[in-house]
Amino acid sequence: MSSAAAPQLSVDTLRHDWTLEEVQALYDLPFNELVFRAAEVHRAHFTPNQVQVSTLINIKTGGCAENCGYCSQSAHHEKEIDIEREALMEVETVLKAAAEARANGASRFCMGAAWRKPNERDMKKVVAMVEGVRDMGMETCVTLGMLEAEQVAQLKAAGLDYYNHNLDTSREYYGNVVTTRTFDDRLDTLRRVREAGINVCSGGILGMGESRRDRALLLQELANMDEHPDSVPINKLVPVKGTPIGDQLAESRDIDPFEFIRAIAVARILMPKSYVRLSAGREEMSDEAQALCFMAGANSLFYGDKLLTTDNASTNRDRELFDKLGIQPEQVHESA
Ligand code: SAM
Ligand code: DTB
Ligand code: SF4
Repeated sequence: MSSAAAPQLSVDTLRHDWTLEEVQALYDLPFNELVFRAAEVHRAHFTPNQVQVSTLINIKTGGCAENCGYCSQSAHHEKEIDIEREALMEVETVLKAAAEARANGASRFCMGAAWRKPNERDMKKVVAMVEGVRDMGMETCVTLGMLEAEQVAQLKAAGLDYYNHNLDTSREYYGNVVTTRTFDDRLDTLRRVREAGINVCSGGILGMGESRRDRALLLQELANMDEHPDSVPINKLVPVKGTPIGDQLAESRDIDPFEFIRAIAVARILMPKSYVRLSAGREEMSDEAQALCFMAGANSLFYGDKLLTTDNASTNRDRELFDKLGIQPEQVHESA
């Protein structure tokens, strides 16, 4: 527990100079106090009971050159994992899936690719996908790995709304998770995306064996960016058999649900105007834990039976949960 007192904040506080002690002191508040404060901040900036809904598609599967220890798609541990490499999808296939997602109520379509960084030929197809999805009146998001300035410019010209690029964990813990790139590589891409005027989607994964201090450091890093990420995905590790971190977790304990909810609440307080996304890991989460996440300020989620390579909470279960809690999905744009 940290000994510093939690900062007294107005709900409108928008800061970029959080100290680690302040973040830790928020984390250490009594649970109900923390959730109450986060809910106050949430209500000051968003329509309560409204959740932004994104649907994911994996446009290129497996064979990735990076060695992220949690990931089913890394070539470094693919011999241990039951997953087939697949080439970049055809544009029409992706647009068909986007139309389905739209019909099911998603307002944003997020396209993910298992790349360290895209090449020129890939970029042409991705640009066509972004333009096509955009023309349907949906918001677009892609996550393609590291980007050069020229590639960022191409995506901006295509009308891309969001780029997802997660920091994943604290700078200190980063080397335990991936060694083929650095924390600063990640920050460089995020900076390029921000400078080009594309909305930033950046968050992390909890439950990889990191400490509460690491979680506080991750949230501090995100909150102290010159501009807060517009969207902050908080993933709970989906332990994939055959990945170094997934296998470790099978031998230890999963992250405590209250610890996860605390992270959502702290993210909400530090970044009052950002969408905080309750991301991977909902399949294993109880309805009650998810309800507490919404109360603590989560206002976005991935909707659809699949995430990238693993199962998501089913759409039927989500519809029932929304009904039980009186949650409304944010509306799809009318301009299709
Ligand atoms: N290759 C690109 C990259 O890493 O930026 C894009 C795709 S990558 C799969 C997108 C994000 O998914 C990762 O940054 C990570 O935060 C998240 N992710 C991947 N595997 C996960 C898992 N098993 N559990 C939770 N989150 C995961
Ligand atoms: C994010 O933060 N989470 C999503 C999305 N951005 C790309 C991915 C979750 C992946 C979960 C593991 C899988 O399905 O392979
Ligand atoms: Fe590759 Fe992304 Fe998976 Fe890392 S998280 S191995 S970069 S697909």
